[in-house]
Amino acid sequence: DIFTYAPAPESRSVVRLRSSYGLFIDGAFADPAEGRSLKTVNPADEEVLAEVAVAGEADVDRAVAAARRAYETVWGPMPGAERAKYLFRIARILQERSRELAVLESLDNGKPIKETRDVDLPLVAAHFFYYAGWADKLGHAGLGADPRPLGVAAQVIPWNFPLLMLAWKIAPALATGNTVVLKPAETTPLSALVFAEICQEAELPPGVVNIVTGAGETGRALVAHGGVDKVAFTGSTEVGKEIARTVAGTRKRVTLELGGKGANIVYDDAALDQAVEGIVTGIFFNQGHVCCAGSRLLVQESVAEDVLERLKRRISTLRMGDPLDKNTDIGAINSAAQLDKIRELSGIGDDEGAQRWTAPCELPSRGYWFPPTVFTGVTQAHRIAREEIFGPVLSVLTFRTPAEAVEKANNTPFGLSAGVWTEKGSRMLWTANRLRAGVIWSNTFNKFDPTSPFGGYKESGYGREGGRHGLEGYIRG
Ligand code: TXE
Repeated sequence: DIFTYAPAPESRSVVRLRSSYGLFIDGAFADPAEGRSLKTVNPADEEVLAEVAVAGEADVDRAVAAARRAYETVWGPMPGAERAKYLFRIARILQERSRELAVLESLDNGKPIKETRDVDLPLVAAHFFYYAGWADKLGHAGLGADPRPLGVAAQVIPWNFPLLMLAWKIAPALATGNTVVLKPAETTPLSALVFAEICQEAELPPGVVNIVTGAGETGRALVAHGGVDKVAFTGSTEVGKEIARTVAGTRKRVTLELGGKGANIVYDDAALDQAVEGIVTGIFFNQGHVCCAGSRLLVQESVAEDVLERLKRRISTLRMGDPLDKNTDIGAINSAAQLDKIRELSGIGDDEGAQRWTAPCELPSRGYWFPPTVFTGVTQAHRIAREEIFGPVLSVLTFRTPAEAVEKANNTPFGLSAGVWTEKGSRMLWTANRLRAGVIWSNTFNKFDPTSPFGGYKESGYGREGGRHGLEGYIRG
C-alpha cells in the first residue's frame, strides 16, 4: 500500500504549547475585553491544541492605538539602519527557533513537516533578512518622490501559509517604517502568537507589532477601524471584494491577494517527466491550499494520454498521512469547512460529467483528509474548471494549438499564476507574453523567492508583495 504510514515522526516535544493564548498588544499578552475565545485544532487528528482569544472592537481599538503611538514616537522617526537591526535580529531568532516553528505550523495547519521545515521556515527567515537589507536604502531605491511610511498597517492573513503570509506582510511594513496590527486566520493562529514572543525576544519596541486573533468579525473590525492607514489582505475573493468596498472613499491604501485558477500548460515538446513533477508540485504541494496552484492542467492533445499515464503513476507514489512524519508528501486538509468545500466541488465535477480518478488509498479515520484527485474530460463550462477548489484536485483539459492553450488559460476571472512547459524558447516567450497572470513559471512551478514580486490581475487582486515592488504598498510614493 503506497499510502502506508512509515513511523518516523518529528518530535512534538520541541513545541511548548500553552493551553490558552491572549492578544499581543503593545508588547505584552493581554486578555480580550469580552473574555471570548476559540479553539484551534490539529486537523490531522482533531485534537484541541489551544484556546485562543477572540478580539472584539475594544481590543482592536487598543491594538490600533498602540500601533499609532509606536509609529509616531519610536518606529516612524527611527533611522532605517536602526530598524534594520531589529529585522535582522528577528530573522536570526526565526532561524534559531525554526525547528519548533516548523512542528508548530504542521500541527496547527496539517501540512507536512517536509514542507514547513524545508520551504516555509527558510522562506520566512529569508523575507526578514531580505527586507532588513532595504530598511536603510529606501531613499535610493527608485521608489518615487516620497518613500516615507504610511502609518498603521492592518494586515489580515489566511491559513494556508500562516507564518509565511505573516512574513510577507510584516517584513516590508516594518522595513519601511510602518507599524502593524495583524490578524491571523482563526484555524491557524499559533505561529503568529509565537512570532509575538519572538518580537519580545528581539526587544522590538512595544506596539510596533500587534497580533489580534479571532475570526472574520475581528478582521472586519480591524479593516474598518478609522485609525488604520493601510490594509493588506490575503484570502478569498469574496472577502477581498468586501474589503475593497469598506475602504473605498477612505484614506486607506489597500493591497489584495485573492484566489486563483492557475493553468499549467504542457506542450508536446516538453520534457515530460520534468513536467509531471511540476504538475504534481503545482497541485499537490500544501494539499492544493495554494492561491497560485496549477489547478488546471492544459496538456497538448498529442501527448495527453502519455502525460496522464505518467502522472497517475507518479501520484500513486505520494505518501499521505501524519504531517509530522518526514516521509509524508500530503498532509491533512486544514479544516472541516475546507474539506466540505472540496467535497462539494468535486461532487459537482462528477455531476457535470467529468471522470474522477484517485490513487487507491486508505484515509485516516480521524481528522480531515482528501485523496489526490484528477478529473479528466473537463470542459471550460464545468465549475471545476472555473472555480477555485483550494484542495488536492486537478482538472485536466486538452488543447491543439498554442493559441488555443492561451485562450483557455486566460478564460478565467482570475489572473494569478501560470506555468509553461516547453523546450522551445520562442514558444515559451510567445505564450508567456499572452498570459494574463501575475506570475508565470517556465519549466517549473510554485517557486518562491523574497526578491521576486508576487500578485495578480483581475479578480486575483492588486498590488505586489515581495521584492522591491513589495515596498511600494507601504510608502506614500
Ligand atoms: O477565506 P477568508 P476562507 C480561498 C479558497 C478558500 C476560500 C475560503 O478558495 O476555499 O477562500 O477560505 C479573515 N473582513 N482562499 O473562508 O474568509 C479570516 O478570518 C476581514 C484563497 O478561510 O477570506 C482570515 O483571517 N477579514 C486564499 C482571512 O480573512 C475577514 C487563502 C481569510 O479568510 C473577513 C485563503 C471580513 N469580512 C482562502 N472574513 C489565498 N489567496 O491564498 C474573513 N476574514
